[in-house]
Amino acid sequence: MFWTAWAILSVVGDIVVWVFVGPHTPPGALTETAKSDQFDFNVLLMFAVPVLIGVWMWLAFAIRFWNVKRGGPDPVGGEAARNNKVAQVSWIGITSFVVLFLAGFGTWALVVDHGSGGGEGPNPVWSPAGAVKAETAAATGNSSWKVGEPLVVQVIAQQWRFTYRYPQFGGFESQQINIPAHTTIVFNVTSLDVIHDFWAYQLGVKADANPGINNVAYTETKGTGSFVVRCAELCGIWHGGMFNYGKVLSQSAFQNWASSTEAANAQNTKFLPAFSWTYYPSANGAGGGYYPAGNLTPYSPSETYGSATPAS
Ligand SMILES: [Cu+2]
Repeated sequence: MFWTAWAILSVVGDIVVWVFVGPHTPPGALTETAKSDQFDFNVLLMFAVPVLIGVWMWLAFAIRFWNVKRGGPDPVGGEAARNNKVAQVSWIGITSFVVLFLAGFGTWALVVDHGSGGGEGPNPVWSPAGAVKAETAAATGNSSWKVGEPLVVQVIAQQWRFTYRYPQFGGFESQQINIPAHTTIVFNVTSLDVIHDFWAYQLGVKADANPGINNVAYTETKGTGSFVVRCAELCGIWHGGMFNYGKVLSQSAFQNWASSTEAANAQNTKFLPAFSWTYYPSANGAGGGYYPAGNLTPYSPSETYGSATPAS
């Protein structure tokens, strides 16, 4: 009786949660990665709801039947768990199944296409069609973005700000991040100083920003919308203030924004170091430029070479 009621309530609870709560589970469905995160969380919820209902029902049952009245008769105890084969086998069996299934599911969900863990890191285990080609072309500094192709966005973290470089738009750098809808985005994340973490919540993207490392994270945008970027690695006193907002724009609106920003920033862009996957800030201060590749002591205070040469 108790377990029949539990089974019925669990099925009803799961259906109600899947239909009415599921579509609102964070981080939403702004990108393919966010959507698969949402699916994973909903699968966890399908397990959590029956457990929650079981706990509540057991609590209600215990209060109703095992309570003690002041001055009343002694309560009637339930069956002893010791030596109760049904209780023991089902307890061990069910908990083992739940834990092992979720461990397997979690591993699978991390590694698959658009999973949270597979397409990330300096050497991703998978990459979307065209992404590597777009990155290779972007590294030359001479590629441009066309609708339908992957967009390369470089995320540069430093204490305490994110800036974004768009190598397919002349390599301009902006404090704003806008990306086009229905497009594969290739994030290349690096840092100029300490370890930060690029966490674009509604995009379902999170990647560490390490100095000297190019950390890759892929996603594919769906509709338009806005998202927040926060630093998710304690990086100093203003860590908490290290955030900004971004937008997924329609492809034409993005094209307009990127082209006009490229033109508006051209005077500044030519003083930036050439586009590169990582940068070493000068020990000589902001005006001292950047060290050439291969310098073995990039933070030596006595170095004098390496001042930035503006591209003409
Ligand atoms: Cu930070």
